[in-house]
Parts: sequence; C-alpha cells; structure tokens
Amino acid sequence: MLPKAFQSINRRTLLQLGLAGLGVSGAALALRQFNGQKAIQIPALPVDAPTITGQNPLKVLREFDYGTLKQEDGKTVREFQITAGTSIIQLNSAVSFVSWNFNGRVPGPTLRATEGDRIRVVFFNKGGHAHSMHFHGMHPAGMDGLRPVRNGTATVYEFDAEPFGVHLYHCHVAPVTRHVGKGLYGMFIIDPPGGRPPADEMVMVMGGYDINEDLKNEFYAFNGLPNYYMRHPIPIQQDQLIRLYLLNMIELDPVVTFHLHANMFQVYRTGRTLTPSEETDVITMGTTERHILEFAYRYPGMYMFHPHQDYIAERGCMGSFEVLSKEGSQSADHRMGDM
Ligand SMILES: [Cu+2]
Repeated sequence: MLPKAFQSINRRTLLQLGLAGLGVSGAALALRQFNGQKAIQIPALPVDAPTITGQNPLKVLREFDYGTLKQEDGKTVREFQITAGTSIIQLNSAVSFVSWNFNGRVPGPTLRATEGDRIRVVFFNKGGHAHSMHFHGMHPAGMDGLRPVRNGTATVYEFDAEPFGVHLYHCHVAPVTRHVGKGLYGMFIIDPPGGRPPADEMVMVMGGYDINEDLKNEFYAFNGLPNYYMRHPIPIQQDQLIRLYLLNMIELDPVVTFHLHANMFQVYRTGRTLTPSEETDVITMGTTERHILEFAYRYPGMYMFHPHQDYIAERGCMGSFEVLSKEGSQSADHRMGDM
C-alpha cells in the first residue's frame, strides 16, 4: 500500500517528491522512477546530514541538471546556465580551501541529456581568472572550449549530444592541472535514446586537493567533501539495482582504482554500451576515465567503497553504503498500477 500522500499524484509530482525527499518525514521512502509496475525506492535522506558550505553531498549524489527544455525547428534543445566562481570548501575542521568551481559546487552540476539533443551551455565567468568549459564527447573544433573566457565575460557552447555514455566537462585554461585541481569539473551524462532500465541512479566524482601547491594531493574526496560518506553513509535498498556513474577527476596521481566491499559490479566502460563488458570488484581508472557500475546488495548492513590505493582512501576518498533491509521498509513490493 502506498503512503497516503503518494496515492493520487502523477509521475511528474512523484519525480519532484523524489528530489524533495529530504523534507519528507514519516514516510520512510521517497519514490522515484518507475516503469509502470516496478518502483525504484529512494530512501529518505537522514535529516541530520549536514550541509557544508552550501553543499549536501547526499543530495548532490542523486541530483541531475536536465537544463531548460526548448523546441527549436523541431529539435530538442537543452539550455544550461553555468557560472564559474570561487568559494571556500571546509576540507576538515581545521583546513579550508579556496575552490574554483561551476555553479558554486565541487564537482559542478551533473548535466544530463539524451543522445541527439541540442546542447546549449550559456557560460558566465565570474571566477576572477580566465576559465573555459571543455566537454568530452564529439563536437566541432570551435566548441571544444580551449579558448579562455575572460573574467566578467560570457560565451555560449552549442553542439549535439553524442555519443551516448558518461562524459565530463572541465576548464581547459592552462595550467589545467591547477584549474581542475581547484574544482572546475563535472559529469556530463548522455542517455541512450531508449534510456536504461529503472535503477537507483547516483553520481560519484573522485577529486583531489593540493592545498599547499607542492604538486601532491593532501586530500581526496567523493563529490567534493573528504570522508563525508563515511560519516554519513548512503542509504540504499536491499536487492535494488544501483546504477553508479563514476568519474575519476584526481589530478597529480596517474591512476586510482574503485573498490566495492562484499559485492561484485557490472562495468559499462565509459557508459558506451547497453550490456556490461566485465564483472569485477575493483576497477582501475586514469584521470578523466569514467564508467557505469551496476550492482545490488543481497544482505543488509554497512559496506565501504574506496580506491585501493589506500593512502588515497585514508586521505578522504572513502565512503559507505548502508543497505536497508527489505522487511524494514514499508511498501517494498507494492505495485503502482493506478498511476
Ligand atoms: Cu579555469
């Protein structure tokens, strides 16, 4: 049986509720995404998870920016507004870091489109230095984002979203190591035309911080804040498919791995396939490599994830999933045929 609040609402409202799930008290679950019969259950986020310098990594995890949708000459256009700026990130209780970032967050917003959409990115630079936006994926040379955009000016990048997969964007102004290391990067997902099967979808971007400019990273993080998901584990449902969009943006370390405890995952390399290319529990990723990983947890409990370069994990790139038992959750097997 659905909680009463969910009984007579349409899918759009449901999507919004899912995103607004933070504020739902009493309902154990916020519901999002369904294919007519099977609902994906997004556990409500713990209300005590702190926001640090405006970011709540538990929200960032499942936040997608689909842009503003427009129809122009029979084509779907997605327009995104991105502003480069600076803000301070508290890396731990003693260390703060002046980040350079897109839309006030590290990583920048997860931009999302469907293959074939027209992408239009209106880019404002208020960052105090020249910056740019260079996208991975296929596009004409003029849209490659190498030209520095001076502070206080704007530009527009426009190209078709192709090919489907997991991509990224980052500032390409020299020295790129510094501009990326300061936080100017984000994920860019292009969905295949038919989409992917329903899952609890989330984004993780691994980043490093060189706080004393010695060309070594002193801190690392998933989604911007060191150790956040260790202190505030990510709640997920037992036996439910998790689709993790994973990107390595760590500069200065040539390679990291991603390891998931007590499980195996299916790998869709660069998100370029609809069927997995391998199954493993540790995958090696150079800088800007990204994949889709899919898995489900059979047993409730707490499970870590981290690079198996353990010094990187121990400096903040570490987190946990809290797998909630099916029995403990309400409406686990309900069907949503009336919606
Ligand atoms: Cu830059």
